[in-house]
Amino acid sequence: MAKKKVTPIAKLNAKQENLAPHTEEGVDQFLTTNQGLRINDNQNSLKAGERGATLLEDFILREKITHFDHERIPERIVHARGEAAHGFFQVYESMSKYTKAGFLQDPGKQTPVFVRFSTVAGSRGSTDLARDVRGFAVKFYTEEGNYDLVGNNMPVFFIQDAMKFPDFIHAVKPEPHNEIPQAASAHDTFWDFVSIAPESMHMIMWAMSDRAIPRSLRMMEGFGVHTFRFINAAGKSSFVKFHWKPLLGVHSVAWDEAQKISGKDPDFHRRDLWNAIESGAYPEWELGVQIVAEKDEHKFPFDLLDPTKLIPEEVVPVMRIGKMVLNRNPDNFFAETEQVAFHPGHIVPGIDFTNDPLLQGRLFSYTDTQLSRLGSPNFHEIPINRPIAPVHNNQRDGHMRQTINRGETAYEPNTISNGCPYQAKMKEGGFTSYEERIDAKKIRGRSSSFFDHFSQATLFYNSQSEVERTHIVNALRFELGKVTRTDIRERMVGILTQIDKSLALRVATGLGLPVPSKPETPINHIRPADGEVRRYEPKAVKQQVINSPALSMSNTVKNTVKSRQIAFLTADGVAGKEVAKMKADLLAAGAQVQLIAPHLGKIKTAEGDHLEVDQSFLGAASVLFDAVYVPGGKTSADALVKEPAALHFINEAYKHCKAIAVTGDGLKVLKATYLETEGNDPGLLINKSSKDFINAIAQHRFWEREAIDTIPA
Ligand code: HDE
Repeated sequence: MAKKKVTPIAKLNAKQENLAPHTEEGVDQFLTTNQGLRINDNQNSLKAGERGATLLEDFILREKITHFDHERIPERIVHARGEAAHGFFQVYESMSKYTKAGFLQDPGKQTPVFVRFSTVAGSRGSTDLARDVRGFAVKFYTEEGNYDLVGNNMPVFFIQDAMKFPDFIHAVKPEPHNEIPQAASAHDTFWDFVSIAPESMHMIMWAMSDRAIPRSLRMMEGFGVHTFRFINAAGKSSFVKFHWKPLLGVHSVAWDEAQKISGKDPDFHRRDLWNAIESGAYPEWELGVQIVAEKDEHKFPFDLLDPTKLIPEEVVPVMRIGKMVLNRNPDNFFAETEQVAFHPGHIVPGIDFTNDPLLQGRLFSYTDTQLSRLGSPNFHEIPINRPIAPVHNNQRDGHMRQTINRGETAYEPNTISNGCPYQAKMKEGGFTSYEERIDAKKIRGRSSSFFDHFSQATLFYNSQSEVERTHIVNALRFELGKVTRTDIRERMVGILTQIDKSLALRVATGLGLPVPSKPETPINHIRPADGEVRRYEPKAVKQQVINSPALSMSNTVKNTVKSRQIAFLTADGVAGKEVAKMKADLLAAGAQVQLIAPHLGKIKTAEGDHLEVDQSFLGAASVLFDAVYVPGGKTSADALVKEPAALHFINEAYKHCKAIAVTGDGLKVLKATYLETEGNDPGLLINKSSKDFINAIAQHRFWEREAIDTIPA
């Protein structure tokens, strides 16, 4: 498909114009009460005498305190911690062959979007670097109404049926008796749940992989997870899976690094997204679709309705159909990021649901949760949630109603108002649900086509590089190591044997457990329902591919250093020319540079110039950077050799497999660390060109170093 270059627009898009009348700024204005009364004294309450009691009459104090008392709303029950940005989406070519959705027709049209990223388990104030799934929710403000693609950064989910969602979330959230641990799955209840829910194993592989600790929200994929439908103008339906492909590639941090970032900067991802947009390094994704003809529904060794399965890209290629660019930070976190309300049920003509039992449950949940979170059925009137398409209906009243509906009638059909507002025909954009034939008994049950719980977990594990597998093993050892009950650990080792025996063995070794010759059947822990034959026993089905390179992050895009953060370790006497050259070349390649020195303020170069320091060693940390450069300059190098924080910085960056470059006397500093300077490490560049350094940074990490790790950082 031809890729058109889309350039961000500086002027406000349709949604931003729609938000504009709701914005407020106090510049050059008087301070007022909420009634518009100008306030003369905002420092003191009204009292009976200077030392007397405060008077109940003080309506200004009362208004201020009352508003403050009610400033908080309930946080989201899941995905509480999040950050968002505005932008636009533009399709490359008309998708009319598959869908009549208006925003997917015209390559010349930009559709405003608001995108919220989130972690799932933690509270609003929890760390960004928790090992967790990331939410990736996109609201398209289309001319036909809002379309929400409420996805995650992993293409499958833990459970197959909405009925299990509250149980699953209760298991992963902090334990109910002591509210421990925050934003972590490494505890008994989570692993108890999954150890007897084999359907979760495919997603467990994803959650234990480095996908769960992204380097940046800008460097992760997004997935619609469920199979949806596209419907074209002729009424023909195809199945569709949605993907978001980041143009910067898919990259992660190391687990040790993630834990340290959580302490050094718990807002790491939020800050990274904000700064990237402020600096003009707009995050970009291509929207991908996997399309399956309706007639091919049953051609897969899994059920398209099963949300624990993906369609390997090698079986059905991902067609990249358009681009999304995030180019504006919100004006106000609460008004926009917190109050935005997503819902997979917000669809437009040309898109429809399938019977995926997880999706079906979600279609109920999202409006329902907004009622308690945002407090009223009028949450669609909150500016960020308002569509740019006009809204006319007979819904009325309720808490905080904003719209002043005019006219005598609030019902339809009517004669008094000439039948207005009236129904839209399909050709006028009226939505009709896809007419799917259903001829079945009403049952509470699950299709046997959902029972292959391990084949795709194995496919995922098979598709990982050696390093990625080791990270999965270590993640499982870490998580299960935090579980206090041995029977849960044992059950997990048993269930892992169903995915890959060597995986189970490696995890078991770390836990000091034997690998059971016959794993316990998790199903034994579910009391059968009345009349139920034991039907939940997993069964293996041969997959179409045994390896899917698209599932491995090691095969991702590695051709850019755009927006990567590079630390320059410097001190007085640094070689100014070397700093200037390296900095200019890195900036030209799109990277960002910070000068770190023993003190803030300015340092003097060997040439006698002064350079502004960005951070002192006290505030900086290697885990907040992608690469390190130590320039030459005798005095500077001598000072850094005596600076333990500088040596730790380099050791730690090395341990986390980052590119490190030194020039001139910078080598002295390197020699004072634990690093092996004589070896053949492609990520360690001694007196090499800036071009070589840039190429090394673009590789993201030199994970092979982990195998020979001798750095005690
Ligand atoms: Fe959600 N989910 N979810 N979910 N979900 C919510 O809605 C729910 C699921 C996802 O940035 C809640 O407004 C059920 C899958 C994202 O505001 C709630 C089930 C996927 C966000 C809810 C699922 C998601 C949510 C909480 C299983 C990936 C954050 C606050 C049946 C495809 C959106 C809210 C934002 C949020 C319910 C499973 C993605 C409670 C019942 C699968 C990205 O309604």
